[in-house]
Amino acid sequence: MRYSFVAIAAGALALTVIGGAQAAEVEVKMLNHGASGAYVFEPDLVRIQPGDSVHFVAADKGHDAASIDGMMPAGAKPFTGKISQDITVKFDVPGAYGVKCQPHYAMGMVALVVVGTPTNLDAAKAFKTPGKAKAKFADLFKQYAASAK
Ligand SMILES: [Cu+2]
Repeated sequence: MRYSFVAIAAGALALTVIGGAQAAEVEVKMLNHGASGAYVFEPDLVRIQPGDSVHFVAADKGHDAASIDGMMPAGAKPFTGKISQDITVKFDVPGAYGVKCQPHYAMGMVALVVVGTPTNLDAAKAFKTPGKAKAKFADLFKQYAASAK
């Protein structure tokens, strides 16, 4: 009895490991008001693996999600969502990706998606962003550095 239980447990563990290797999808809400203030992506720092996706959810109207030229790795495809609509983006190329809500970019409605081990971290950090996006990204890169340890 004991041995068969161990075998079943080992089998379940193997399934869990296989399941973990499958592509994941992370939900990010676009909100008028979030825990960290007005006009936010929530969460605004996402760490995923190559092949995973982010589903940007139009929880509130008037927002979109778009990539930022200069804040994505070489070879990655830019994306632009439509206002007030969900968009799902699959990230295949490892790197740091800046994401903006186009109407609220300068108001700091941005997010940082880090895929695998980023090779463009310094370039993404150095990229100049407008208004409140600058401080927001500085904070997000700091949070990422702390979480990456
Ligand atoms: Cu917005």
